[in-house]
Order: sequence, then structure tokens, then C-alpha cells
Amino acid sequence: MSASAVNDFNDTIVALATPRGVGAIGIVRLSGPRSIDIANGIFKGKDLSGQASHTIHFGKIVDGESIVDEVLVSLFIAPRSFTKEDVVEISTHGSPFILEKVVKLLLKNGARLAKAGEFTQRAFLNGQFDLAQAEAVADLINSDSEATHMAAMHQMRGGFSRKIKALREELIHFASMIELELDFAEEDVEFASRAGLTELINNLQKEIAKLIESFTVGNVIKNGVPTVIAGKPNAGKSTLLNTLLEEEKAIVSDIPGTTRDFIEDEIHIDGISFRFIDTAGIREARDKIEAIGIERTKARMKAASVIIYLVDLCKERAQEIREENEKLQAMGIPYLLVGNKSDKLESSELDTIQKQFPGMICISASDEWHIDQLKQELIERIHLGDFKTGDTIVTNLRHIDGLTKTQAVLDDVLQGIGNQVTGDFLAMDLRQALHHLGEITGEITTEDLLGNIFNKFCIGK
Ligand SMILES: Nc1nc2c(ncn2[C@@H]2O[C@H](COP(=O)(O)OP(=O)(O)OP(=O)(O)O)[C@@H](O)[C@H]2O)c(=O)[nH]1
Ligand SMILES: [Mg+2]
Repeated sequence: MSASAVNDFNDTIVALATPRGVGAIGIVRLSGPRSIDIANGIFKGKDLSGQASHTIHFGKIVDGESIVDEVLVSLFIAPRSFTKEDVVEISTHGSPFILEKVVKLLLKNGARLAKAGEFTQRAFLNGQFDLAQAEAVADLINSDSEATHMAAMHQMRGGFSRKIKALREELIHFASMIELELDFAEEDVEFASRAGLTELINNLQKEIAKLIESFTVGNVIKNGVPTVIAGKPNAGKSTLLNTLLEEEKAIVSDIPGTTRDFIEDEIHIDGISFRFIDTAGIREARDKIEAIGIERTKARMKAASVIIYLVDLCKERAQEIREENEKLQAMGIPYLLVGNKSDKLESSELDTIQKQFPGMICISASDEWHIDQLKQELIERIHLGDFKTGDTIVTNLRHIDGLTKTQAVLDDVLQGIGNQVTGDFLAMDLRQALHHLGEITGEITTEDLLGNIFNKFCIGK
């Protein structure tokens, strides 16, 4: 199936477009050739057929003789709508009862309940946007931070698609030259210069590598940065968690070994979502339960994107801190060495410690001292680079899969050129690469692929 094919959906679909539950208003949306006709059947007011696109009409929704609600009906006539079909939106008062009643009446009048993502799927199949852009619609709805919003917006507006299409077009040019060679196989001509092809593929590989690399950032902004707060018992980990969250989430006490299981919550720093995980203090466990807690701490540390390692400056000696620092370094996970309870130290003592451990950030979790500095260091530690400048960032696993496959096939092409393989082999690989890139934007699709993507949407989208 191709996206550019003319699609003829005979049925008209309906779904609630606003969230379930009580609200000031709720919207029921229809899309399809009979939208206006079906809406007209339950609407008392102006005759909706023959009205201009992008007009709003006041009237009543009726069930036989009884009035269900007073509503506003918005008309979007094909192709000037989200789905490029006739779309009717009925804005009712936001009662779940009214909304359900309106949907039921429309179903009775000949509409069909929309499947998950069906509105967006129709928009895609009718050429409103490409597949990557359609996927961005879902991301946009789910965006809950400045960074996720920005990445989804960029993708929806076609930034990522343009990049993939440009890569694809460059390849198509060479692929067609090579295919042409095959037509003249007997004459032994070379239309596509191998040196030129090598250069092109090297460039493409660089672009693709950059996109793949951006996924680390994409993943971080989409799923939040798992940040583990670890350290010895009583270092002040739970106090720090509470300070960061501005909420008394974890129990704090002067008894070492207070936290036994991990506790987590999320906050946004500079538009990025960080998931802070407070853990059980690491020491020789005193009982079975503490032992399990400590094992969990270690597992969490290994899976973290960043570790905040807290030391109690009142208690821990330099030698001890040095040993802990070495262990952290050996783990190979980005970490911040943080000295807590600075409020209990004289400034001369703090100076000495800073000289011994220049990389350490000294804070006071309970007095909220240097917490902003800690946040700033965290942002720097996750290496988001300059993604805010509007660079294309890949946030979708499916896209990464397509890019990785393209990368592998292009490697084969390069190797083939090196080994002076014949044009037909190169052509085969190039076609494969074009296929993988085409799947990203939806120039090449299958029923399964589409089903997979749109099923993840909610109904009404
Ligand atoms: N003076 C001072 N006391 C602090 C600071 N941070 C924490 N404390 C105190 O240190 C004690 C231990 O704090 P917690 O936050 O429970 O320490 P923890 O690291 O979570 O301890 P466990 O859960 O037992 O591993 C409590 O009495 C806190 O009030 C600080 O910055 N300054
Ligand atoms: Mg604790």
C-alpha cells in the first residue's frame, strides 16, 4: 500500500475527542463522507448540508422529541480538514452522560465507532502528512515537558522527514544510474562513478550516525533521566530527595538504614525530566530485608543515567571518600560526587575538602544550600549537547531501527565497491537501503506496520 494512493473510506467514523469525565465542554468528532448527513439527522437548527467549510452553527441535539443538549457544530469540508474528509465536531456541555448519548445517536444514524488512531491514520493515508509526522502527533499529545514538546513539534512539522527524504533522494539518483548500467550490461559502461558513490555514501553514513546518536538525547527527553541518589546510610539521601522534589516524600531520620526500598519521583530541570531514585544506604547489611534493599540499590545504580553519590562530610574521612570515588569511576556511569551537611563545617574545613576533591560539589540537603548548582551540574553531566538549537532528534525506536538497518546495508555497499562487485549487487543493496529509509517516512508501508503504529494511539485521535 502506498501513501499517495487515492483512498476511499466509505464509512464515517465517530469518537469522543476530549478526555472522558466531566469538563466545561466535550467534543464528539465525525469523519467520513456522510459526516454532515449523519450530524444533520440529530441536529435541530440550520440545515448543515450546503453550509460553508470552517463555519460554526448553534442548535440542539435531539433524540426524537427530547432535547439532549444545546451545542455548537463546527464544519470542516473535505479536503480542508485534519483527515482531508468531511469532518464535523459537535461541542456539547461536558457531561459524560450527554457525550455518550450523542455518540450513541450518531452510531444509530449510521456512523461507526472509530478505532484507536483511526483519525490520524486516515489523515496519513489521505496524504495530510507522512508516517513520521503522524507518529509525532502521538508524541505531541503525550509530551509533558518543554523538551518532549519541542522534539515532537519539530518532528510533526516535518523536520525529521525532510532530512530522511533528502537522504533518500540522493540515494535514488545513484541507484537509478546503476540500474541504467544494468540495462547496458553488454556494453560494459559505467554511468555511476564509483568514487562519487563512495563519497555520497560516506556522507550519508555521517548523517545517519548523527541521527542515531541523537537518539540517546531523544530517549532521555522522552523517558526522563533515571538519576540514582546513593551513598552510605545517614548521608542524607532521603533529605536530598525531599529537597529536590519540594515534598516530604521519603522518611528522614537519624537512624542509619532508614530507607530500605527505593523511592522515586520526577521533576523537570530546564525542561528535562529527571527521575530521582532514593535508595537504601550501602553498608554491611544488618538483616535480610536490608540486604535485599542494598542489592536493589546496586542494581539501580547500574541502570542509572547519572548517579548522585552523597557523602556525609561530618563523618567520612578523605581516604574513605577516595575509595568510594574510585569504585564509582570503575562503574563507568556518569556520576556526581556530592558532599552533604556542609552546614556543619567551618568554611576553612570546606576549603580543605574542596582542595582535596576539586570535582566534589558541597551542599547542604537540609538547608537547601548549593542545590541549584547541583541541578546545573546534572544538566551538564547528561550531555544533551546543543539539541535545543532545533537539531533533528530521533525519539522513536522504530525510526532508529530503520536507520540502523540502512547503516548496515550502506556498509555492505561500501564494501562491495571496495571489492569491485558488479552493479547488480550494488543495486540490490541500494534498493534495500531505500526500502528501510522509505519505511521511516511511510513511502513504503505494509498493513502490519500501519496497524502497529496506529494501535498505540488512543481512540478519538
Ligand atoms: N546538618 C545536616 N543534617 C542533615 C543534612 N541532610 C540530612 N541530614 C540529617 O541526616 C540524617 C539522615 O538523613 P536521611 O536523609 O534520612 O539520610 P539517608 O541517607 O536517607 O539515610 P538512610 O535512609 O538510612 O540510608 C537526618 O537526621 C537528617 O536530618 C544536612 O544537609 N545537614
Ligand atoms: Mg534514606
